[in-house]
Amino acid sequence: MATIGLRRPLPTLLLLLFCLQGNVVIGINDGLALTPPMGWRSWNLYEGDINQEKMESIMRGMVRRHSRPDHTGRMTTLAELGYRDVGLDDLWQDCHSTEAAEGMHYHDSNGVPLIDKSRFPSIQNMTAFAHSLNLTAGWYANNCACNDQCRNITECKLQIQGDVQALVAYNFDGIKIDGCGNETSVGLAHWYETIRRQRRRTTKRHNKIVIENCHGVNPDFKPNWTLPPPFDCPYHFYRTSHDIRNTYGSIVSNLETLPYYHHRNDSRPGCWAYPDMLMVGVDHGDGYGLNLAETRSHFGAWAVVSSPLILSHNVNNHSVMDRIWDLISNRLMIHINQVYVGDSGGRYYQSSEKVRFHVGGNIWDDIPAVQYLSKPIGDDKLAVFLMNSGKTTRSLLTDFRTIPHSVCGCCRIQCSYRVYNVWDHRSKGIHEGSYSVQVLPHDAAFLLLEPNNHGTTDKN
Ligand SMILES: *[C@@H]1O[C@H](CO)[C@@H](O)[C@H](O)[C@H]1NC(C)=O
Ligand SMILES: *[C@@H]1O[C@H](CO)[C@@H](O)[C@H](O)[C@H]1NC(C)=O
Ligand SMILES: *[C@@H]1O[C@H](CO)[C@@H](O)[C@H](O)[C@H]1NC(C)=O
Ligand SMILES: *[C@@H]1O[C@H](CO)[C@@H](O)[C@H](O)[C@H]1NC(C)=O
Ligand SMILES: *[C@@H]1O[C@H](CO)[C@@H](O)[C@H](O)[C@H]1NC(C)=O
Ligand SMILES: *[C@@H]1O[C@H](CO)[C@@H](O)[C@H](O)[C@H]1NC(C)=O
Ligand SMILES: CC(=O)N[C@H]1CO[C@H](CO)[C@@H](O)[C@@H]1O
Repeated sequence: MATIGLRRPLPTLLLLLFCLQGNVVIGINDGLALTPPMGWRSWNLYEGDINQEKMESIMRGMVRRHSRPDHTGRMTTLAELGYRDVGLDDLWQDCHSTEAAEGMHYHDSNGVPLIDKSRFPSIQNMTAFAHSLNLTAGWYANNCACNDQCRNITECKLQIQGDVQALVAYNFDGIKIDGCGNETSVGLAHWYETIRRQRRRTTKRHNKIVIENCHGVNPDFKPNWTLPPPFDCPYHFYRTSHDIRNTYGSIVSNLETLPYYHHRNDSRPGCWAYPDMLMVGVDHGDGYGLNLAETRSHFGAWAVVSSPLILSHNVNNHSVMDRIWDLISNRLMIHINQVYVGDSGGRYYQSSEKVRFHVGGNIWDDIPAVQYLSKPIGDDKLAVFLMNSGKTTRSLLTDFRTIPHSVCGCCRIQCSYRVYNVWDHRSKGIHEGSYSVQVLPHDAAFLLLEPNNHGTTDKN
């Protein structure tokens, strides 16, 4: 979680300021997160109602075979599909602990973070359990929900030191650094340096830490707000948006933050732009939530822009799993998400017509009624995603020449692609010049285009 805030990117001037202050940091470049991270995280499903038992139960669910095969006929598990990191989000702390040092809310006077032992009797056992299942375990810092405090730089650094020592001592494999606590005033470069120093000191097996930068959502923390490259990237993925909610409006609003980073080529191996966790299959039984068209639009859009794919539904609820299984086990979609050939994928067309959506609180956002996203996936193949955010069914047409990295130059007379439907893996035949498809409201067409080198026209 994180506080709701503006999601407009940091003005260049502030970035420049940051740069001129000499805070030049080295990119992580440690071989981690070379593909968008995949896994599960606790916030969307449980919010603060989380404990060790629930976490371990989710871990069991990640390695359980689903009752139906995937589209290739294989019986498989979420972990085998690549969803391997299980992250604990906010509210593991003993909030406002009596042991907390003066001026702090859940750290003692040595900066050691205080865990709510009634809910997490043994954090080490939890990570050991994850590792025994060949999963990784993620942690969470710079808390929002119990209003983390530190009064000056020295105290904030003491806390960060304590957080990082605990992170390594407890054998976590990753950490989400949120943007609400006052540790934010010290900044991500310091976090990174502290983690690196701590890692050097330890010979433990699990001493490589994947860092999620969740500073990106609170404008109060400029210039320590998400620090996009080219200034380097002292983290592996970074939140670009405010917190996701379980509505289509929130999904398309968060997605709207991606083009800025994509245009700058700022989402890449080891440093991925991330519009937050997936709401796929999250169902609190309150009548809110996404219908099936909205659910696949959400998952498909995250896949085609190379966002980390972090599930957050109840993996132990069979009816939920069954409903979304074909989507989350779609290996072609996962491949499109994970493969990288120099371009993380992004938007290449948007209609001037907009649709207004309620995003949450008093935030409304105007979203293109129609937008097209694409990503090159190698061998001149393209993944193409045609979204209809309007209220009526539309016929969406894409001209092959307008798609970035298309083999169709401006003047080639003949240009044809074999078109596949990514949702159901069916071929739609060979098409020349363009492709058009009917798309229901809030739904999307997900296509894979393969150049048709032989020039045949067995259109069907
Ligand atoms: C943690 O695991 C160890 C070894 O399996 C066990 O002895 C201990 O009781 C566990 N602690 C808790 C609090 O569950
Ligand atoms: C553990 O996971 C890795 C993927 O990270 C996989 O390559 C390996 O085969 C898995 N090991 C077992 C025993 O399943
Ligand atoms: C930080 O704040 C605490 C409490 O006010 C104070 O005791 C300490 O001297 C301060 N440290 C610095 C370096 O200002
Ligand atoms: C947060 O920490 C900074 C120093 O890092 C300090 O200047 C500021 O007063 C602190 N804010 C609060 C609310 O404690
Ligand atoms: C599973 O989720 C469905 C909603 O999709 C809900 O109605 C049902 O109560 C859940 N079952 C359990 C055991 O939580
Ligand atoms: C984008 O960045 C990647 C990775 O650094 C690089 O391979 C690629 O050439 C860049 N693309 C452009 C258009 O600069
Ligand atoms: C690491 C980092 O980002 N630190 C900066 C946070 O913002 C303050 C105020 O501008 C800078 O002084 C820090 O260097």
